[in-house]
Amino acid sequence: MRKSIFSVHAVGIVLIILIIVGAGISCAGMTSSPAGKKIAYAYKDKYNNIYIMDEDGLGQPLQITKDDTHLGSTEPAWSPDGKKIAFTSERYEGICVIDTDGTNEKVRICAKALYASVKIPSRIGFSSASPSWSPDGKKIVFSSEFSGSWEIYTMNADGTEAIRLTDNSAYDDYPRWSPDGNKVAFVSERDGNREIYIMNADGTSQVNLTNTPNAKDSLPRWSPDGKMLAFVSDRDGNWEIYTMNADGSKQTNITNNPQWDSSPSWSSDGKRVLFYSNREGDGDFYIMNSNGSKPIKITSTSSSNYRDPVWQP
Ligand SMILES: [Ca+2]
Ligand SMILES: [Ca+2]
Ligand SMILES: [Ca+2]
Repeated sequence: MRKSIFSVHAVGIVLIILIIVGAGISCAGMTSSPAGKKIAYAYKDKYNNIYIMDEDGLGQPLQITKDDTHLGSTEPAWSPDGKKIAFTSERYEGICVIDTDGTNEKVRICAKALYASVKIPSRIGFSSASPSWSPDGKKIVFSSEFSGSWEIYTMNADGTEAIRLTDNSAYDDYPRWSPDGNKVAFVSERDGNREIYIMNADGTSQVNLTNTPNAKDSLPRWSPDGKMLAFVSDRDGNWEIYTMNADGSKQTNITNNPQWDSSPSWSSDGKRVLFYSNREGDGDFYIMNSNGSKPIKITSTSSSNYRDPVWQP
């Protein structure tokens, strides 16, 4: 079923390119694409698994996990060198790391590390999620409900030395390490609803950047230069993608579409944002300029089984 989805789409794209070239218009001028980048994402056939596709949506996607548990494998995160992907695994109740060719799946033993470093009696059924690499590739920040409350932790990329950065009974999740390595953006409900927070990478100076008591704000994503954050919010009545400066100023709705827009991911040059939307009925991936202009659909699905798209760094 999946092959046909992409092959039908490929025919359409090839026709569009032929038409554009025939009209004498430069394709490069439309998108200024960093050549050859990939997109990792989760796709649910029977179970969620991690796939990699070309950023133009052409070609056959590569399946790199083979999970057969209920929630499967989701939330892929590229290592800074683009050679590995960390992801959230239900099978292993934690964070796994895999080579991007689909070999060498390694379960990062965050569970054992947490047992050792947090010194909480072992219990069954906790989850860890939402991995994000430090820019030097040596550490991973992630969320876990290990302590009984969702908190943010860092660990070495081999799963050792987990350190808890938040400590409160409220929900803390979706951490993302800043490009300069000094900060972590994350989501917290400590003020009564979901807000984007920022803190130093050692957990100090936790600050609410969004302050919207009547709306949910989530999924912070750093621009590659570290000056801005993309995030999602329902403050305007439905889920939209916003950008703001890293100090919380200039919060701007860049999607402005009545349907569901989510999961922003910056291109490596910071000029474009990849995202998920169901604005045309089915859930598809789109690429727009980082000011929200010129959204272009890159997949053509007949389902809503695609999620968590992330651009190769
Ligand atoms: Ca918490
Ligand atoms: Ca809020
Ligand atoms: Ca929307």
